[in-house]
Amino acid sequence: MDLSESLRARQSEIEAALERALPSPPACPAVVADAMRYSVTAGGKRLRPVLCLASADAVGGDRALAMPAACAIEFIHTYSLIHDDLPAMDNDTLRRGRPTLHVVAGEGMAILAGDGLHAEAFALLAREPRSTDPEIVRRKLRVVDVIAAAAGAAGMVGGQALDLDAVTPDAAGNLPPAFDAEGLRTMHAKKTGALIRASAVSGAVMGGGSDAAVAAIDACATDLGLAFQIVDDILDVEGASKDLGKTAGKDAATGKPTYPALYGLEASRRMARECIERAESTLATAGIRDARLLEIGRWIVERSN
Ligand code: GRG
Repeated sequence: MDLSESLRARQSEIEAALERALPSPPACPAVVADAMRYSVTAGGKRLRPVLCLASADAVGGDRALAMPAACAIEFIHTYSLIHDDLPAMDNDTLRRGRPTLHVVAGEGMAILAGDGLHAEAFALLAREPRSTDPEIVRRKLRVVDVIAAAAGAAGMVGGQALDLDAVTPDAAGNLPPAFDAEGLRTMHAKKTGALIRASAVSGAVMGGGSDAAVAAIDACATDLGLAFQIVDDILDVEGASKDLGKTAGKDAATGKPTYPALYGLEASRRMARECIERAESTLATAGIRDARLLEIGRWIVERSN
């Protein structure tokens, strides 16, 4: 689906803000600055920052206040992709249409670039938006808490640990039992869902949304995150590596449980559509009428059609 002018404009604003936020020499050695830039500027849909800004808009806030959180989350997302692609994890050679960072810069530098992006994300959150207004400082602190929890051991790192553990044999060579439907949902809710939710919540908080509006946007983003994961699994079965910009067919090849494997392709497509319908009705019930948030939902699902 072609994105509306307004979402494409957001993507361009985000590209420019990411460029500005990346550290550069002389403070940062060129070798690691180049490695971080290689992965951040390799493209990517910018789903999380777009969602963050759309959520600030949806609560009637000033989206400029949400831009640092949008960039910080994209830094964290990019670090997670760099580390996920390492030989010790998914061992992948293609990402965002380019050779993975460890292939071009070596494993050590890829680890450091990921570590650097992770720390830069929180430095950016602490620094910007620059303000001494106690209300803005309060929002910033809340967002640091939300993003740290989503990225950490209870969120993305925890989900990645569950995923890694599921394919790691014990000393006797036995794998743990395969995930059932509930286990798969929990793993994805942590691994990818938590950061997607944090993107929307951070935008709504920085935009000054009421507690009720933030809760509705959180519930909406929970469904968007689940739809995103189901669609990602469908694309892994159906997509070509050159269209996806990453290696296709990886899940089946490594015996990973997926939505199509558990439910079949048609049921998976239906489940993704139902997530978006639920997200729409959550927003409608909360009286949030923002065309962009709904468009993001349709964008997620239509990638698999
Ligand atoms: C290494 C701590 C650590 C965590 C890694 C998110 C993650 C956790 C690994 C990524 C593995 C993966 C490919 C999961 C499928 C869903 C996903 C996050 C896809 C990539 O996100 P997109 O499609 O990528 O938003 P772009 O490149 O468009 O930003």
